Amino acid sequence: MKKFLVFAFLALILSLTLTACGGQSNHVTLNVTATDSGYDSKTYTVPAGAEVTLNLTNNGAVQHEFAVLKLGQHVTPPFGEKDEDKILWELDGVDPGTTKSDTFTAPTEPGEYDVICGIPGHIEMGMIATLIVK
Ligand SMILES: [Cu+2]
Repeated sequence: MKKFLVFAFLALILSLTLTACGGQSNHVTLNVTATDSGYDSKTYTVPAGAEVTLNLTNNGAVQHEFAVLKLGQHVTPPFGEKDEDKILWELDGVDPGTTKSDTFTAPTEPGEYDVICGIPGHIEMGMIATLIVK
């Protein structure tokens, strides 16, 4: 009888744990295609605080990246050393003809976050977008 109670108790704990995780699992996938002239959209929207898996496909001829800037930060091209601290999160080094994936946690603060490609000359080619967090 005692063993059964211990088992029931453990089962209860386990189910509560799973429920807690399930309630929090706010996971979205963001598919982005980059070319040498920009991203496939000017805006991308994710829920605040969500786990975001970014799949970045590079259909261009040179490497690209997807860097999310901190809220209120902007880059005046050319991107350089002065701008490194403005980056909140980035997926970089995506080779031409490949897709690279990584996961980040979206900011909990809603707003419009700049997305840029920090490779010199690429913002100028149009590699700038907005990540809308809401
Ligand atoms: Cu680029």
